[in-house]
Amino acid sequence: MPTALITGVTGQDGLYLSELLLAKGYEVYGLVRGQNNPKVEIVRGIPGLKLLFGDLTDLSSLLRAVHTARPDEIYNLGAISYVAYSWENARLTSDVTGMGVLNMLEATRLYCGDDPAKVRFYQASSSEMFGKVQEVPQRESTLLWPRSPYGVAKVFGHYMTINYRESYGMHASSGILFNHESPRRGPEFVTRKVTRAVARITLGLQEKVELGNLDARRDWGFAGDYVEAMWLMLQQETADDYVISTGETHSIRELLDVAFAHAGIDDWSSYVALNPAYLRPAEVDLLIGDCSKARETLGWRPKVGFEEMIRMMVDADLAEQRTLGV
Ligand code: NAP
Ligand code: F7E
Repeated sequence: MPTALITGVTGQDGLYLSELLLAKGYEVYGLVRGQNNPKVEIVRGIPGLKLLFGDLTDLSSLLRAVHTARPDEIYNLGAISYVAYSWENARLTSDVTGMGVLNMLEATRLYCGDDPAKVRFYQASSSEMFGKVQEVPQRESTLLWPRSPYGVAKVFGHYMTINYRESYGMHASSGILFNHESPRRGPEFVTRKVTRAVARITLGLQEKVELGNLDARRDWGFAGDYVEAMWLMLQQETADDYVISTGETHSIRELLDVAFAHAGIDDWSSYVALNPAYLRPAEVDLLIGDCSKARETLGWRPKVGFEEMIRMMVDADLAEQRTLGV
């Protein structure tokens, strides 16, 4: 039975990935952090998942976690992942999302000893690295031009992963994942903010939703599909980097169209207010990925489309808000 260690197990992707690996028969360890972290209760409810305590900024805790888990595969999903927050806490974001990758790679390398490919390593890279896009659509070879402290930190982690592969012969792969969402998405991200607001407006619990830039375009996929791509990357003989995307792009306005229409509201204009506080110091205007390499090499393709996913999120938020309202 293979063993996996997942950092960021309390996050959206960590939850889906731990369930996927447990269903495949893996022994799964998840790294959790902090004192009295409320999210730990959520992962305690996943049958079979074993928890280890550590923090990406604390190398010794990572060394202990890797030596305890003795993993065949490590998925480094832990990060400060909210782009807007990364301007408020640029140094902390660099420490966790950037230097945290180096710490995790180093803990893995030291554990591997004389056999650098003993553990297969996955790094959660991001389409935010493309930032001010230099090519449309974006692929693995597209020049990186990050537009936020988060994007810069991800570029550091991405190149450090490649560097450990080339320097030490580690089996270290990077997934350049475009935005992916689900009912488990954090409420600070725009899809969930909108689907939750639509549910609450429909139930008479909220009057409006305040948003920033409605013209930005994203390539939004379903998180459940994307964690399968992570696993497939680590099943390859050779480590490599892959774009994971749907190849479709939609604006925030289109997101609003689909979400409100699913609740029976065709004109959302009176329910949406613009608040400049949600505008970013530098915006990523257009993301659309070309995942041909993943399709051809991994045999991966997205299954859930944009509209289906947004409707799934509205339905889940309606159910949740009804339960909370009781
Ligand atoms: P998420 O829901 O924000 O989860 C982030 C995880 O990182 C949480 O489990 C969080 O733990 C953990 N974490 C934060 N600081 C940490 C620290 N100092 N030490 C250890 N763990 C820490 O993110 P996600 O959407 O699942 O994304 C997973 C990964 O993919 C992230 O690296 C993200 O940057 C990247 N990514 C995401 C997307 C996307 O669209 N979702 C796209 C491309 C790349 P707590 O619960 O304790 O806060
Ligand atoms: O913003 C615009 C905002 O915060 C999407 C992370 O998972 O994906 C995610 O980063 C767009 C931006 O995601 C609001 O300006 C308008 O253009 O949902 P988001 P993100 O910044 O794309 C990448 C791939 C990651 O790697 C990240 O970890 O929506 N927008 N109004 C808004 N965004 C938010 N959050 N809130 C608003 O009110």
